[in-house]
Amino acid sequence: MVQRQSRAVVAAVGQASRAAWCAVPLATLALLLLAWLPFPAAAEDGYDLWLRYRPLPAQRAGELRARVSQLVMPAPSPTLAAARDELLRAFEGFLGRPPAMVDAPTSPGALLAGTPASLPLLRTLGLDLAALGNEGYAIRSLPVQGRPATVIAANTDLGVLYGAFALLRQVQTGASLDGLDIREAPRVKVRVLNHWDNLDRHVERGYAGASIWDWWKLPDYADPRYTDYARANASLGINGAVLNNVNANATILTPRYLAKVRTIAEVLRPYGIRVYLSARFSAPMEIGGLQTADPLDADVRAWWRAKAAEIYALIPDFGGFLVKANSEGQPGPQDFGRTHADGANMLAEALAPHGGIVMWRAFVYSQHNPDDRAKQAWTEFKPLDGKFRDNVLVQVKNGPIDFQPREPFSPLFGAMPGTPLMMEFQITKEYLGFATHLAYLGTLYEEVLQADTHALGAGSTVARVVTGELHGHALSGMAGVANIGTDRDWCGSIFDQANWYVFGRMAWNPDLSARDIAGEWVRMTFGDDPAIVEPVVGMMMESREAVVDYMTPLGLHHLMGRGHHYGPMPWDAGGPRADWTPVYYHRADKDGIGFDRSSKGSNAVAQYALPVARRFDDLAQVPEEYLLWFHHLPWTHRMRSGATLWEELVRHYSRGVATVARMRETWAGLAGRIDSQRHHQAATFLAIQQREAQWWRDASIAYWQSLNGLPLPAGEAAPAHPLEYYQGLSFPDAPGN
Ligand code: GCW
Repeated sequence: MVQRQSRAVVAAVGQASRAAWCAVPLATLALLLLAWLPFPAAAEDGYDLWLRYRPLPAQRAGELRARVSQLVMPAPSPTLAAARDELLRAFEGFLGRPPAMVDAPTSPGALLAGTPASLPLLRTLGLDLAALGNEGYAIRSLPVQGRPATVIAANTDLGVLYGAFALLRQVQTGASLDGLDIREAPRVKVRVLNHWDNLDRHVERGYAGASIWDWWKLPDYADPRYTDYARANASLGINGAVLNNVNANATILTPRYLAKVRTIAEVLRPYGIRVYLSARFSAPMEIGGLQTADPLDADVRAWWRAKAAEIYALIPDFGGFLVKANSEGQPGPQDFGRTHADGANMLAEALAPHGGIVMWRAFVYSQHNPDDRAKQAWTEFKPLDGKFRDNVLVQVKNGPIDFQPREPFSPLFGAMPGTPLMMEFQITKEYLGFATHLAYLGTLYEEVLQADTHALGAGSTVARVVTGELHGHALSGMAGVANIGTDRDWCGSIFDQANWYVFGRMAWNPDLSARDIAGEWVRMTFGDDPAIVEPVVGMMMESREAVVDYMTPLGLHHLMGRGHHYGPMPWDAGGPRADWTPVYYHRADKDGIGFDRSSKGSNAVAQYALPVARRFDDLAQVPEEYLLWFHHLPWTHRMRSGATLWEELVRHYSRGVATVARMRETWAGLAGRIDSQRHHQAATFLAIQQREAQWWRDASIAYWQSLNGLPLPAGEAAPAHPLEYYQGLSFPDAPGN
């Protein structure tokens, strides 16, 4: 961390001067001095994420110094201490030295931060904190004891921490600290990362190295990374972390591992982050010695109650369990003839006395069910609406299949008014090019959250289902499958940091705009030079559509390589399960392409509220971006543009490749404005992306042509290789599988 180095240097200079500094050789002093000077273009490895706190240009530094000359902030709790440390660290970074710590403002430009309890002076200011709840904050510019000041106030220490990060974001994004009047409270209650981290540190669908949880060295040693992880999450308002993979290993629930979990929980606690665990449904048999895991069996219930009590004795603020059951080979209540509600309620009952919750996944489908996979979660869960205990959230993936580059929203949203439904987004890019393709997911999240379910008439957006506002649920949640690993830059690429960032911001407020958040992130990550911000935000905003174009245009889906999910494999008809093969999803032959989910086909459309169902069912109304998701059509089908489906498909592939080429050029033009290390990484990855976008286009077109025998539209280049070439490629080393 450059930041840390300069702090160390300051400390070293301080010590040297207290000792006989004249005895320090001149060369050493010169070196120390050199290291202290800020070099704006110095290489950065991305470790600092968006919390870089680099020195401000002189004029802005002067303005800021006048606004924040003193800090009035008693910190009687670990959370307040964390907030104060962050403010001191940041202002020292921005200004070269931290503000003076004082007990009460003695000059203009004090920053006061606290709760009415930690800083009684706040009680005299007439602030109305009632609506802020337990996590909200207010930031105000106002006179305190007759002098202009800035106040961060909240009802809780955690609210103060969130307010501190919000104030820093103002500075980092170049906003003025004059006339501030900000009041914020999160609209979603449970804002969690789901780590798909195994106990051997392999991360399922992870493209950023190994798991950051170093189980071997725990519980004695807590890697300092855990603290930086907590800071980054708290800066976004993320308040929970599920530490282990949903494809769970029961060992995590043994005393040996719970001691390790406790150490992590202790590091995360001051930052308002609760720890959760993925629970393996058959744990009572695997580690409890029982003969069954039947959720209605008295011994099984007692085992889970005792397990919950054991966990809470170690971790009093433990969040609860996440469960993947009866899905992709995981055990579940159906193994014992019981329903998902029976299973979830048993765990909920065990957690309820301690204030814990169950996040029960609706990602359930079976190869033994002949019905359209896209329909199965709704079919399974809709009848269970209202049957879950009130500390259960049903966690629903954004689309009905599986985190594809584009899916329509899951029909479960809006269909279960009696059950709080939690959103599950994937932050890691399993299906969008891993860490080496630039795909900003803000636009994907926004598209889903702003989709209108029409559950209670127009305006019943998915966002309002997820916040609980639509159906009046107090409990609400949003989960993001983390993209975090041991890579120095945490996420496998600098641009993937933006996906962690945007997930957190949208979990706080699902109505924030993807573009605004991209702007924030770019300013915090690369600085607020408009010559950087504008083009980079532009790249980010078109990046996900480019991926859709070169991978799965016009509603196609699930065309990737088997197992590792790397690269195109639309011809694949093999493997263990038909519902894992691309041919199951595209249904292409010499006459046409697409999955008929209309009323004439699988009738998946009927799972949506009537106005939505009608729109998706009707060829004249269905958005073309979902065309082949809902309809099987002849290659010659006329698109709204007048072109045939085949022509338009090819155009989309080419457009995707062209967009990547343009992104790459834009980025190349920023050389010299962005530090060399991060610039070089993104430039290299964009080159990979361009090559792989071309591969996706060419392999896909070669395959479709082998079926339809159609010529390419005029002006379109032929694939670089024959189909057999693409079919012969293999990738035994692809990561994350
Ligand atoms: O997307 C699929 C992934 C699996 C994952 C599963 C799930 C954790 O390919 O790796 O398993 O979804 O979400 O449960």
